[in-house]
Amino acid sequence: MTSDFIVVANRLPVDRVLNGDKVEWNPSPGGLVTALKPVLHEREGAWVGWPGCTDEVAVDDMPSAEQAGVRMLPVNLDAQDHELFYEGFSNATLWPLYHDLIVSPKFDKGYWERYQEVNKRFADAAAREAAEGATVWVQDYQLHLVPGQLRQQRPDLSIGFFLHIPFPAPELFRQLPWRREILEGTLGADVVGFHTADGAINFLDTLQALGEDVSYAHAEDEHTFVRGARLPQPGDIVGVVQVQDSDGSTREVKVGVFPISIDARHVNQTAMSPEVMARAEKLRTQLGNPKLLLAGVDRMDYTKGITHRLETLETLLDSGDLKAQDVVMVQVATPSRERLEDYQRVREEVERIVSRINGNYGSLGRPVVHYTHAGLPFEDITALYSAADILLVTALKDGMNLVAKEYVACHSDGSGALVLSEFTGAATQLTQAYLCNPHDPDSTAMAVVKAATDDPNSRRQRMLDMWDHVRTHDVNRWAESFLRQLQKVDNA
Ligand code: ADQ
Repeated sequence: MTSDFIVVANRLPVDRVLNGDKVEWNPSPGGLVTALKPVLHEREGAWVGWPGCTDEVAVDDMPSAEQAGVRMLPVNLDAQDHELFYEGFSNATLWPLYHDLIVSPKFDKGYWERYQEVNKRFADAAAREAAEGATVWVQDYQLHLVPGQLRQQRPDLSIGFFLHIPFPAPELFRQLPWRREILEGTLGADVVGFHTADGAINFLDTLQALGEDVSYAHAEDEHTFVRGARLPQPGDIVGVVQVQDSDGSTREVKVGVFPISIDARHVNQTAMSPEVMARAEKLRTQLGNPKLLLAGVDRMDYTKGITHRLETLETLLDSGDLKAQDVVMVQVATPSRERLEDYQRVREEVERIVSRINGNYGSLGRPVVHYTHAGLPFEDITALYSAADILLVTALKDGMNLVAKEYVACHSDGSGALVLSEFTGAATQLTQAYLCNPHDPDSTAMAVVKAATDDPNSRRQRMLDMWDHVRTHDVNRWAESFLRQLQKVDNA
C-alpha cells in the first residue's frame, strides 16, 4: 500500500496507555491532525512518526486507519535514540539555539550523529510509503534533514517543510557547527514555511550570508514585512532560493509565512457548551469568587516566561497595585522534557516563587497562586480560559503560542483580556492584545494593570477584534495555504 499524501512528524497523533497489561492507543487530536484530516482522508494519507515509547512497535500494533482516522506508520526510537536525538540534539541543541539562547545550547557530536541517523529512519519510512509523485509534508525542528534525505531517494515527490518554532537571527544560527547540513537538509523541500516574517527572513538572510542564491520577494523593499508596513498574510512567499541538486539540476525553493492557528470553531463550541460553562462557574466559586482571576497555561518550559509572570504578580502585590484579597492566579504547567536539567531548574524556580508569594500574601485555605504541574483534559483548560479575567502569555520567545488563540476563542462574547508577549508569533496577529515585553518587569506589570482597569468597552472591542481574526484565520486556512503553495510547485 502506498499513499498520495504523507505527514512526517516527530510524534504520531496518538498516546499509548497501559490498561493493566493491555496496550491501548488514545487519539491525541491536536490542531495539526484536525486540520489535516480532510486532506489525509481525501488523498488516502498516512502519518509517519514516533509512537511515543521506546518499545518496538509494529505497523500492525497500531490502531487501524478506520479507528484512528489516519493510517499510522511507526518509526521506532530506542532509549538511546530518545536521549541523543530527541532530548539531545532536538531539545538541548536546536531548541535553545532557536529560542535565542535563553539557556546555552549543547553542541555535541554524539547528539548530531544520532540526529542524522534517526532523521534517515523517518525519511526511509516516508520514501517506502509514498506513491509516485506524492506530497510529503515534514514537520518541525526534529526533522530538518528529512526533506534532503527524502529528495535523494525520491526526486518525484513534492516536499514541504514547516518549522513550528522561531528561526533565529543569522549570527545565532551560524554558531551551530552543523549549520550547512541543517540548511541543506531543509532545502530538500519545495516550500519551507515559518510562522512569522521574522523567521522566514532570518532563514533567507542566513542562507545569503553563507553564499546561497537568494532572491527576496519584495526586492525593492525586502523588509516590508518586518517593518510592519503590512501584516504577513497566510501564504505570503517572502523569498526564493535557487538550489542545485546532487544530479546537477537546479530547483527553486519557496520560503513563506504561514502562521499556524487552532480549530477555532471547535474550541469556541467547547467553551460555549453548557458543561464547560458550568465548570467555569464552579471553578470561580471554588477559587473564592475573586474580583480578578488571572491564569497561565503552558508546557513547563523556560521559553514560556512563567517565572517572569509570577514575579510580575509579586511586584504588583508588593506595590499595592493588586490587593491579595482581590486576586487569584491559576498556573497550570504540563510536565515537559523532565530529564533535562534546564527543565528541572525552571520547575524548581517556578515552585519557589509560587510558595514565596503564597507565604507572603496567602492565608490558610486561601492561597493567591493555585499551581499544578500537570496536563489537564481540554475541557478543564477551556473552563479555566472561560473563567479567567486575564490570561498571561509572557513567553520570552515562542514560535506562535496557541494558548493565546485558544483563550481568545473562549471569549467570543468580548469578555476577558489577553496580556501577550511581543516575542510570540501570536503578537504579529493578535495586535489588539495588551502587549508586553516580559524582559521588562515594568512593561508586564503595566500591561496587567491596563488590562484590569481599561475602559470596559475598549477592552471588549479588543477581544472582539481578536476573535474576528482567530475565527477567520483558523488551522484549516493555515494548512490550505501551505498545501496550495506546494500544489503550485506540483503544477509548475
Ligand atoms: P508549544 O510550545 O507546545 O508548541 P503552544 O503553541 O502554546 O506551545 O501549544 C500548547 C498546547 O498545549 C495548547 O494547545 C494548550 O492547550 C496545550 N496545553 C498547554 N498546557 C496544558 C496543560 N497544562 N494541560 C493540557 N494542555 C495544555 C510549539 C511551539 C509554539 C507553536 C506550536 C504550534 O513552541 O510556538 O505555537 O508548536 O506550531
